[in-house]
Amino acid sequence: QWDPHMVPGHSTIVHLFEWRWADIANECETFLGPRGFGGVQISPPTENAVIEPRPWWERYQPISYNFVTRSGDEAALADMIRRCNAAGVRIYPDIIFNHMTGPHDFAVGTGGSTAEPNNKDFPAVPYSMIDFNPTCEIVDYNDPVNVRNCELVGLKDLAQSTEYVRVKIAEMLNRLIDLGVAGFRVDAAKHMWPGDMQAIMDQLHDLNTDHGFAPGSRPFLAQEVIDLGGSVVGFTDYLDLGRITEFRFSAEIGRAFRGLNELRWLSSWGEGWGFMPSGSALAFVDNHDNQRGHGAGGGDILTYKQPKNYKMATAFNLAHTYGTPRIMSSFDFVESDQGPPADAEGNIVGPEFNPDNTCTNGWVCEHRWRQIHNMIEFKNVVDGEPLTDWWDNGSNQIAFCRGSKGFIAFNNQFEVDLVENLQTCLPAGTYCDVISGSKESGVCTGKEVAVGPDGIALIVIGNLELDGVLALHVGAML
Ligand code: LM2
Ligand code: CA
Repeated sequence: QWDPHMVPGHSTIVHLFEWRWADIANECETFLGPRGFGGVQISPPTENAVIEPRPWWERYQPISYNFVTRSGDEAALADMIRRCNAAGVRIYPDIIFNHMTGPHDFAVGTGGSTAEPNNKDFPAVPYSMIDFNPTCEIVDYNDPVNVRNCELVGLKDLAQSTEYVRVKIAEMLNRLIDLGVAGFRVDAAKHMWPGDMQAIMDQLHDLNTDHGFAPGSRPFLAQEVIDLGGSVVGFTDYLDLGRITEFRFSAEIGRAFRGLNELRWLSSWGEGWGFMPSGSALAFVDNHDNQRGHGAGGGDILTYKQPKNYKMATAFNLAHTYGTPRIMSSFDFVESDQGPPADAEGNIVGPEFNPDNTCTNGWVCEHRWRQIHNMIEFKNVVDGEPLTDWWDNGSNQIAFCRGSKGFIAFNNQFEVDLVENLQTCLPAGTYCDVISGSKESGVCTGKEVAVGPDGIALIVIGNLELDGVLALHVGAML
């Protein structure tokens, strides 16, 4: 299902990677809801195997379907979902049902459940040997049977072809639907047969009307299918089920804003680049895997570690009409396996906030960067407007309008300023650039731009400025 069921006037999913449920509830009420964020992708809520020294990826090793993790227990989860919905922010849990844990003889979960993974014995579900595919390794990404029925990095592969497994998965998803989630990010969808996934989805409840969903609403799906083109098992198999991660978007936007591909080519961004149809796509600059070299895209991916380029790429994603955007909110890391900020006992230590909205305690909180959350507002203001009046300098300076509601310009030209009289498509007046500042109590803390009666304005983005983008919208008219 393709509709994320967001509240009108809200848009965009933010992945609050490894956040605690209690912190997400506060974030919905104090920041995300008031600023028009559409929803949160949350880390997996299902109990996972405890793996020392607590890498982030232990959460991709489920041990039971009890909702108890380092993010919190079921009561905290339920409270968070209720409070976020009340704040106008939807919740999409990351769900792992391709597999259970990896090859351990004995495992203990974050909720105290135990399992013997090598015997494929998970009594807390319960699953036993007969619920899994025979052990084999994924070695050939051009063989659909091998990709779907063998083990991804040794993770015990569930047989979703059996009715019992389908029922156990559907029961778990229905418990989340009943708690008020709006849909799911489906981990490792590429490693499951589309027909098996359909059979599971057919057993799901409609979304819970007590949380403001229209009667008959079906759960949103963001299926994780890594497809950079050229492989036999790809996104086309999953188009009938719901939205799909467009990994070529992530790789190509990284190349463009790293200066490895001229920005003028972005004039045909989207289907024109061979991406999947806009209505099928989840569009992102980076995700929790490829920001640290896992998954796909390699060294072209932009992350918070290249802030100027990253903010430009994110602004482009949020200004463009293609796909449903998801932005990443990270914890700072040095090692790719490193887990979230935690105390000596392994309890996650949540973020606190500076006066300028940024986060402390090792949390990067890209979604709280002014240049990024102001672009969420931009996206909400220009909602439904077409992309018009593309301009470029034949190289790395570009600009475009969103109808008569918004205008954005980018300068990625090496050692050259952008100084141009450009058509902004906006009504005459003075506007606040929401990248270099914000409109606060009627005053602009950044650049002011004067738009003439013909819609033309002098746009300046110096190459040494902190940000290589300038954005105007009718909500920030002075
Ligand atoms: C995903 N999408 O399909 C997730 O986005 C990705 O983060 C998950 O991998 C993967 N699928 C499985 O859910 C991560 C991480 C792996 C890690 C697994 C399982 O990228 O490195 O594998 O989670 O925790 C780890 C070890 C690996 C080991 C495996 C099993 O890195 O060496 O393989 O556990 O013990 C023997
Ligand atoms: Ca599988």
